[in-house]
Amino acid sequence: MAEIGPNTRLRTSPFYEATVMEGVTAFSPYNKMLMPVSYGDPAGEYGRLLNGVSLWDVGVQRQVQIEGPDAARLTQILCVRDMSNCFINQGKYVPMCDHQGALLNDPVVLKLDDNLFWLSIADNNMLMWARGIAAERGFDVKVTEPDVSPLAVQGPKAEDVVAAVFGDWVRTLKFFWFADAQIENIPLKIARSGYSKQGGFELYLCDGSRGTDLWNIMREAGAPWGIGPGNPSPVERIESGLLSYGGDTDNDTNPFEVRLDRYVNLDLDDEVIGIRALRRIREEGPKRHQLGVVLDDATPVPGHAIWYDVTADGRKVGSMTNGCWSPRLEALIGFVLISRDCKPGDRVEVLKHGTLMPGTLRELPFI
Ligand code: THG
Repeated sequence: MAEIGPNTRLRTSPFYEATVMEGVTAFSPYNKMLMPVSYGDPAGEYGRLLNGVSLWDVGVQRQVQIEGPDAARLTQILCVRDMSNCFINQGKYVPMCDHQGALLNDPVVLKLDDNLFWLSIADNNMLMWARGIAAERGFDVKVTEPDVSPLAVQGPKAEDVVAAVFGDWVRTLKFFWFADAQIENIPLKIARSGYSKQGGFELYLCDGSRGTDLWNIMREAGAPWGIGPGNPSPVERIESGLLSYGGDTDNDTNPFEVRLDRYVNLDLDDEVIGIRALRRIREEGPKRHQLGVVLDDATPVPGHAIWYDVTADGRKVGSMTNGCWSPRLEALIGFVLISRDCKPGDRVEVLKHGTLMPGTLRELPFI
């Protein structure tokens, strides 16, 4: 099999060596980095996330650091969610839009200090965007990519493992809040967060030379709970209704189309990028919405599928953006981005490699 050579345009994370030692079998590019996406045992990896604890190299969730006298103002201008009620040491899930209201990213925004923020981004170049906006508006800020790489510990046993390493105080952390911590002189921040609905933490490693050390510490401490390697699970996140920016969105998707309404504050100041467009879209009514589809055919297939056309009465009405076999629902399920004319309960067909697969629309999340 051909190899992809990591280079300065396709970087590795500080946990790369550890994941290779764990037997990683596949990577996917994300934020110009390699993200592990399989260790060759999908059932075991899914089972650990649902019933035990799983360790994920999510160093690709890069931080865009905004620092300086205008940091809070720039952060707000980049985000269509009200950040004025965000406390120091709190994070928030935030849509970022362009001037047309199209979604550019959906980071977790961490407020480290009144003049210091991290945007923990999905796959798009928000460093360039933030620098461009800061310069155009003449802001007094420094926008950088710090040496920070998240390691996720996810699953129902994650809290026991993280508490075993860092102490019982971690059990008191509220969702999306974070705190400074240290283990064997490795500086990090611990947040209760992560891209699953199974609970857990993210350890923001703040020294890229210590990735293998941190991985091994968590691996050893987690052994009694059967910890093992994993990655953000496409199956669990589809079942749970979590959005994948870039996976479920195209260049024109706005937050209202993909169920992010409750993270948008339309009464923010006009200077917030995209807010005027979003007010107009809200008034006119978005043209598409995101629903689930359950196919009639209940034959398990491995992996997951992307961007199939969806038709109703022979007419294209949208796309199935992501789909998979759900072990918990024992059904083939997917997300569709589809015309507002289509409603839950409607019958549609998913066009898979020339075959029309009938199914029924439903509300999200599935579970
Ligand atoms: N953690 C961190 N950075 C990230 C992600 C992460 N950057 C990229 C990507 N994931 C950003 N996208 C998401 C999507 C969903 C959530 C977090 C990041 C999430 N959503 C919850 C939900 O939808 O139920 C809770 C949101 C809320 O209500 O506040 O957790 O995972 N560091």
